Amino acid sequence: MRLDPKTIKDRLKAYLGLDSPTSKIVVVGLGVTGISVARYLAALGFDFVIADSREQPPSITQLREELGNIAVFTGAFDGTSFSNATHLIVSPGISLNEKAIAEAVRNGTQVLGDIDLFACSVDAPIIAITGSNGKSTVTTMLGEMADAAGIKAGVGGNLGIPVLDLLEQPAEHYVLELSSFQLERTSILNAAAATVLNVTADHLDRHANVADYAEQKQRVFMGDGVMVINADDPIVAGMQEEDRRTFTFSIHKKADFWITKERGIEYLMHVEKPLLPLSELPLEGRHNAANALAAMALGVAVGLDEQAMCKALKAFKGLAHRMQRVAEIRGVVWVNDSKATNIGACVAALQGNDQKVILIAGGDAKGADMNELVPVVRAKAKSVVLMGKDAGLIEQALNGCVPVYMAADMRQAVNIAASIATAGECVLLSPACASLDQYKNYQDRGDKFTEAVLGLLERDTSMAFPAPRAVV
Ligand code: UMA
Ligand code: ADP
Repeated sequence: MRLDPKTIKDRLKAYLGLDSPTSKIVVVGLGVTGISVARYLAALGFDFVIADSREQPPSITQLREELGNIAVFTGAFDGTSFSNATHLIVSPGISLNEKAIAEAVRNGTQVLGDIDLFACSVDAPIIAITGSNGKSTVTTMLGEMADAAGIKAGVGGNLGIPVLDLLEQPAEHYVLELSSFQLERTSILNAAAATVLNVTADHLDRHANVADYAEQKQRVFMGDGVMVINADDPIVAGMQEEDRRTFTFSIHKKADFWITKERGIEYLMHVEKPLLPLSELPLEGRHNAANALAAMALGVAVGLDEQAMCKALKAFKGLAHRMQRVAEIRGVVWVNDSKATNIGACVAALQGNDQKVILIAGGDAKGADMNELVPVVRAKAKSVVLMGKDAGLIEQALNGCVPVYMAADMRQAVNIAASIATAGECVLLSPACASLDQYKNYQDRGDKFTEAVLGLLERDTSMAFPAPRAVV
């Protein structure tokens, strides 16, 4: 539940040194996080200014409508005014390595994020979920599990609704998806239960290396709550701490939450107790079994009813743009996994697929090493269609291990795939890259794919496309 304003202010002062008469606060960033921070500070009576490097920050109109004439500085960040502030509350999209921010930190200014403000403002249990992949799926699963168990949960964070906006509704639990960017600027979170689902290379344009990225993810375990550990992931398994209540999960070996086969039927298990047959989990891909186990472990950690959680799992529809079956056309299955914005997600999508795959990939690789795709592409893909900024990088990494085709846009990629695929195969959009070089976001990329695939239904696929020329 949200605490009363006086208690929140006392906690902000005690834990973060935020005190309304003396603190000089700059809210850095005016996207959805920035406006939520502004709203929160204004309601508590704090003075602050806002800075955003964009000429037209996305939430400026909303700010003017809701909060009137708060000073907003646009354009390049100003090191001097940042250094004169006591606190910068920095949105996750902005790197802490920005010159003006780094300089202010050197001069003694404190950097905070919205998660710390949130942590000062509630006394209900927080379930915190991070990882390279599966965060949104597990966060949504848990929200639905809480619902089925009759618990009112506030569900948000990196998933979309900024955490401070969750304070507007009463809640008995909070289920938060947290990114490495949110965690790196958080220092007082004490989640009742937390997990790092997995760590594979991502966001290397913002983090120095995988070790640094993993270190930021590990921050989700700060405090003394229950740790939910993926025993199959060596980086995560290495985060386990002695003397902490821990649940492990695994899809390969025995763990607190695991999978076993009894008389030919696979079950999701809690130690020795069968929870439900794996076949009753209505989601594609083995990685979703891991997600279900992690969600069960987190739910059990905060005392949700197991039966209600199983009921929610059986009814879980999955999220759009994650292993979403779009159509079956002439025996070819078309799957939209546009949210696969890193290599780990693409590898999971390919590994969990029993059919021969025509993979559509490419976009912005964010500094990742595309060589990691080679073994799984060799094992699972019949051919690969590449597009986007780093198509050449992937082509180079694949080095002719399967035929590669280049496409200028999604329509062409789908047309090429349609002309190659034969019945019994799967065309999988799982780009292993961010979308922003060619699309508004991953949803836009997935929508363009779906649109192009549905367009095929209206045409005779056997006639419509000239034979593509492979580049290898
Ligand atoms: N930006 C500037 N100048 C600024 C401020 C921002 O150029 O002064 C740019 C950033 O570089 C970024 C974009 O604007 O590209 C958005 O940044 P933001 O911090 O204003 O973002 P918000 O609108 O507040 O949304 C953020 C999360 N965005 C990021 O971390 C980039 C959202 O996650 C999250 O849903 C929201 O807070 C609520 O918590 C999105 C995301 O892409 C979905 N997350 C990454 C991911 O999932 O891989 C981490
Ligand atoms: P996130 O919020 O971490 O990006 P999502 O649930 O949105 O996670 O899924 C993102 C991508 O990762 C999708 O392509 C999905 O199929 C894939 N994915 C989901 N769970 C896992 C997992 N446990 N391991 C690997 N890939 C996964």
